[in-house]
Amino acid sequence: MASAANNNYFLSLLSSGMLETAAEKLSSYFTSSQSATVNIAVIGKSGSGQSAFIDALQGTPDTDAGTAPTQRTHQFPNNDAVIVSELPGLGSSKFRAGVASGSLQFHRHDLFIVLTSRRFKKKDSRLAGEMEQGNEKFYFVQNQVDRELDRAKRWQSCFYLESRFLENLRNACVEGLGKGGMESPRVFLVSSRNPDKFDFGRLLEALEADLPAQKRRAFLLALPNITRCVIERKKAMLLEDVWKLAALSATAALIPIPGLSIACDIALLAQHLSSYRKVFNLDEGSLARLAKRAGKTAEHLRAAVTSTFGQRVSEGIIIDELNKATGLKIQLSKVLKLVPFVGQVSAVILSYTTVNHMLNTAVEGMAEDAKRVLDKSLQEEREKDIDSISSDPLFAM
Ligand SMILES: Nc1nc2c(ncn2[C@@H]2O[C@H](COP(=O)(O)OP(=O)(O)OP(=O)(O)O)[C@@H](O)[C@H]2O)c(=O)[nH]1
Ligand SMILES: [Mg+2]
Repeated sequence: MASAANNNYFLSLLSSGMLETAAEKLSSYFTSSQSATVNIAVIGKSGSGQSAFIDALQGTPDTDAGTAPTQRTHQFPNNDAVIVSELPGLGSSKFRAGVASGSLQFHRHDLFIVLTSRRFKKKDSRLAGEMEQGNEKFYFVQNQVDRELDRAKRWQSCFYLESRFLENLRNACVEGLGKGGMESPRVFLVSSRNPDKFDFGRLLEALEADLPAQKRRAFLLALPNITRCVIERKKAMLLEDVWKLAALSATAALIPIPGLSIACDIALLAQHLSSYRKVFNLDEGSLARLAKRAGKTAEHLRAAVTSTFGQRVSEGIIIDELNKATGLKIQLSKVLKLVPFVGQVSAVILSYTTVNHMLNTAVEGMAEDAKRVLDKSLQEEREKDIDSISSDPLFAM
C-alpha cells in the first residue's frame, strides 16, 4: 500500500536521524501542493445555462442566473486557486472575434466545457474538433436535461421511460458530434438544477482524471459535495496527506506543549484541520451556501454535523483530542519494536503516531458528517422522486 511505503520512507529518514531534512521535505511538499491553479473555461451561448451550471459546479446559490452575458471569471468559494471563466458560444460572432484577436486566451485554460441546452450542431462540433487538434481537453455537456425529461414525460405519457429517453438523447449527441468530425466525443447530460442526478458526477470525475496530480488535488478539494462519491474521493485524497502532516507537525516542534506529553506543532494542525473542515463543506459559509441551494436552513443541516472537528477546530480542542487518543500504546509499542529508537527520535515517533491517529479519526469523522449533511440536503428531493415513481403508470400495481 502506498501509505505504508510512505510511512516506511519517513521512518527510514528518522532512523538516519535526519529530522531537519524530513521537516524540510514535508514542508516544501505542502507549499507546492497548495500552489497549483486550475482554469476551466465554460463555452456556451446565452441562455444555455452557463450561470446556473457554474453555480452548480461551485455549489453557490443562484446568484447571477439570468444576468447579461459577459466574459466573467468566477473563483471557487472555498479555494481561489480554481477559476471558471465564461466564454461565448462556439461559432458565435463573439467567439470568432475572440479567437481572431486572441482575447479568449485558450492556452490559459486547463479544461474546456462546451455547454448547450439543445443537441450539438454539426458546425459546433467541427469547430471544437479543430480546436481539439491543439490538444485542448473538451467535454460536451447538454444542460437542462430535467426540462427535456419533463417535456418528454408530457408528450410520451405512459410510453415514457427515463433511461431509454436519456440513452437516445446521449446517442443523438454523440452521433451529431461524430458527423461533425469528432471521433469519440465525451458527452454528459446534466441538470444544473439537480447536480446530484444524471451525469454531473461522472463529468466531475472525468475533469478530475484529466488533470495532472497537483491540479487534480486542488480541483477535487475545491468541489462542493455534490455526491457521496465526491466525498469519498476527497477523503481518500486527504488521508494520503495525513501521515505527512503528522510527520511534519512532529519534526517541526521539539518542545512539549504544556498539558500534553508530546511535542508537536499545534498551530500547523489547527490550520490544516480548519482547511479539512472547508474541504468537507462543514464550515459556516459552506453550510449557508448549501442551505440556500437546497431551500433549507443552515441549522437544519448543521444538526447532522456530529464529529468533534466537524463542529469546531481550535488549538484547545486539538490538545484535548491528542490527550484522548486511544489504543496508542499498542500501536506505538509495535512501531518501537520494529525501530528501536532512543531519545529525541523516539519522542518524535511518539508524537507522530499520536497525531497520525488523531488526524485519521478527524478525516473519517468529517467525511461521515459530510455524507449526513448531503443526505439531509437531498431528503425532500428524494421523497419527491419516490412519490413521482409511485405515481408513474409504468410502476403502478
Ligand atoms: N430546469 C432547468 N433550468 C435551468 C437549468 N440551467 C439553467 N436553467 C434556467 O435557464 C435560464 C437561463 O439560465 P442561465 O444560467 O441564466 O443562462 P446563461 O447562459 O447564463 O444566460 P445569460 O447569462 O443570459 O447568457 C434560467 O432561468 C435558469 O434558471 C437546468 O439545468 N434546468
Ligand atoms: Mg449568465
